[in-house]
Amino acid sequence: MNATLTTCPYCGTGCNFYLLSDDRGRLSGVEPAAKHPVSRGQLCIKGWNAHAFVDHPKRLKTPLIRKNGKLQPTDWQTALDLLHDKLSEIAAKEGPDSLMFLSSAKVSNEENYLLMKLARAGYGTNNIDHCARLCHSSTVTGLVETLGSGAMTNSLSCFEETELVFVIGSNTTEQHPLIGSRILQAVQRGAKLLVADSRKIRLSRHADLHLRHQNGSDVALLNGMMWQILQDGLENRAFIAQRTENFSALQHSLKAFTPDYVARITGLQPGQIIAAARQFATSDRAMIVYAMGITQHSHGVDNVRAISNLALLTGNLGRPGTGINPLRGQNNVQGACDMGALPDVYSGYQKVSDPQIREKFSTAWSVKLPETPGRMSTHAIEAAAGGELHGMLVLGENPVISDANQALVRQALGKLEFLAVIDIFLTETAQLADLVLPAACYAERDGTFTSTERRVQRGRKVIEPPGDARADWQILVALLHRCGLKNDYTAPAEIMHEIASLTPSYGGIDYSRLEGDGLQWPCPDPAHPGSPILHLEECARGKGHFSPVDYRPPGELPDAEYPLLLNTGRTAFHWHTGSMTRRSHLLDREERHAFVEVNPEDAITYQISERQQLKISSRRGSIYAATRVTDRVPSGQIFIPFHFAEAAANVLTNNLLDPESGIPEFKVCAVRIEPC
Ligand SMILES: Nc1nc2c(c(=O)[nH]1)N[C@H]1C(S)=C(S)[C@@H](COP(=O)(O)OP(=O)(O)OC[C@H]3O[C@@H](n4cnc5c(=O)[nH]c(N)nc54)[C@H](O)[C@@H]3O)O[C@H]1N2
Ligand SMILES: Nc1nc2c(c(=O)[nH]1)N[C@H]1C(S)=C(S)[C@@H](COP(=O)(O)OP(=O)(O)OC[C@H]3O[C@@H](n4cnc5c(=O)[nH]c(N)nc54)[C@H](O)[C@@H]3O)O[C@H]1N2
Ligand code: SF4
Ligand SMILES: [Mo]
Repeated sequence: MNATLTTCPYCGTGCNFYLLSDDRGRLSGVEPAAKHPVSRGQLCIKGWNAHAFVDHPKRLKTPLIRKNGKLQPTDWQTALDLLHDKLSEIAAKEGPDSLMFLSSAKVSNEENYLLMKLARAGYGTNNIDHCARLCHSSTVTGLVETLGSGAMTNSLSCFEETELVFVIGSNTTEQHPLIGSRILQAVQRGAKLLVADSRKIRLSRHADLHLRHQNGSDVALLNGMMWQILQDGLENRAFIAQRTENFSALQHSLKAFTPDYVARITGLQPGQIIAAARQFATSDRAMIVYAMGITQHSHGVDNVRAISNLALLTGNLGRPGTGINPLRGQNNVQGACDMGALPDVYSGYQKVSDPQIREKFSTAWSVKLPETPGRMSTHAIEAAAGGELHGMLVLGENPVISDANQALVRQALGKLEFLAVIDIFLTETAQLADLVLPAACYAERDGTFTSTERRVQRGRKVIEPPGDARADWQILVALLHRCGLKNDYTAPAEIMHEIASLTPSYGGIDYSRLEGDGLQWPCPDPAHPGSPILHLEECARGKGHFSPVDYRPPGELPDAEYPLLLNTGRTAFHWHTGSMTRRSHLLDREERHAFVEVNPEDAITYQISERQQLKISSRRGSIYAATRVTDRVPSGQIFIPFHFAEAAANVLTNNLLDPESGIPEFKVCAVRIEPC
């Protein structure tokens, strides 16, 4: 039996564990890593089962090419030639910007870097993006504006030093279980816990105060808390004076947000808003923790600005036990952003529109680079539906199930002249492709992954990939070769040398330094120890900028025709589109069927019983799922996880986008239900 230390392939917490393999080269299980600073000998249920999907019989084993309407096996040479020829042909005929590249938060930093290089230097377009668009794009836009960096400001170890944790729009115990347990440990130690979430999540049972405000009303809630803090004189005047700018604009903008006004918008009692404000502002060290309940709105960036304003107003930044802590979702979504799998930046958030930066990359890669920022993934779907986009390469994403408004996504992908997908399974998106390439999974290749606390860690190859499947980086190197670009990398560590040479925040990252606990960026040079906390003496942009925001309601609220609010999200056992967890037998056994949470009062109104099939409809489509009658959801709201393709929540969701970040309004749309 061999035990190899590696990074968990699921969430951004960044746990490490040992993958156990036998001498025949097969995985047999997972063992926790006692000494690891994040997981500390523990794992959640997905971590314990992370080996289970790897040898599933449905793993893709050969390239597939569409012939006579059917996907049929082919060899790598034919597949790679076709992929390159088609992308080049479309770029020549329709222009490079008629191509779109989707990268992946499931693949390594090195692979994200290679795909962004390929899109820009190989095919001449900045049209590259990935699932951060659906996730924390609002965070990146909002926090870059207010602080100068979109990353989590503090570290997970800070939960040991904090006096108060304010969890707003994060179901932490289910979605980041090992962070959830740190929060619970903080509570046991005596820290206060505030939870703002319309659902009764597990953390709310342990909260000093649970604010069940209306989905989409966070700006009002946060502005109301800040109004009260100013009213009581509890703002941190020294911090505001020394470290921030634009305070008077903030003061002015809060005038209307009295407790009574905010109570009317949020559905809370005025006293709850006052209590939340006082508890938060009287704690010397408070951590704000947030996730998709904040970002996935047509005003997601405004929500993030409001959070940033609250932290700056109370001086909760740049010290242990404080900070603005957006929990990154996928195991490498932080890394995919860091590597520039985004339409407007190269690696390290260096802007493509900056001539000096462009020159630097152009010189390093020996090729002229496109100047205008590319399309966001959500805009690309709209462009494809409108016939403006002709070719797409999807690496490790499943937009048919994960993007908002499935009918639009299917229409968009159907219109493409050429769609290629690189995945480990034949996903719903791959089933529509003209070409499918089989990838190695996390256990079958080396690479680095960057966790939510900016910790860059090793993923290690344990076994060989199945059949003819290849590591993503090898597939991308073959395409770089066909584009005439540097392609003599023999291992991911060599790709990291190139990344470090071009990316200031990763300047000191080298495989030789990642053997222990990894390194937290910024790590600018080989002697730098890494940075557990950002914005220490000053913010990345200099002064922390107050960005006042006004309340805007969600785009589609319940009405007479569609009287209920649909909230979508996740469960503890399944991962997104289910491609991996629904192929892990223990996880599948725990949660096999799609379900919809309905409040007991609504169950009476609609005469629905437990487990009854419901037809759920929005303006965009209908699905069927079994009822769970539960007071987890408030009356007037239903909740559906988006894991189940046969009852896909995204058939219903609204593709209305935040105008700045391009994120869809996944957390609010109007639906109706009918028993059947
Ligand atoms: N088991 C599991 N873990 C996961 C994932 C998974 O698929 N499965 N996915 C990973 C990824 S990529 C991500 S991004 C994270 C997501 O992690 P989370 O954001 O924690 O998960 P969600 O279920 O999307 O939503 C969190 C909470 O937001 C609340 N909410 C909805 N609307 C609002 C609102 O308007 N305001 C407020 N304050 N709250 C609201 C919901 O009721 C829900 O409880 O999880 C990661 N971890
Ligand atoms: N309604 C609703 N929709 C949502 C959300 C929501 O809260 N509500 N949340 C959104 C969020 S936050 C996110 S992050 C997105 C996630 O959306 P996606 O990223 O599209 O979802 P995943 O299922 O994680 O897709 C990852 C794909 O990568 C494949 N894969 C795994 N490992 C590898 C590998 O090593 N190489 C390759 N090539 N492929 C691999 C998997 O099989 C899977 O098909 O969903 C979004 N959609
Ligand atoms: S908390 Fe996240 S990283 Fe840790 S074991 Fe669970 S899924 Fe993996
Ligand atoms: Mo996410």
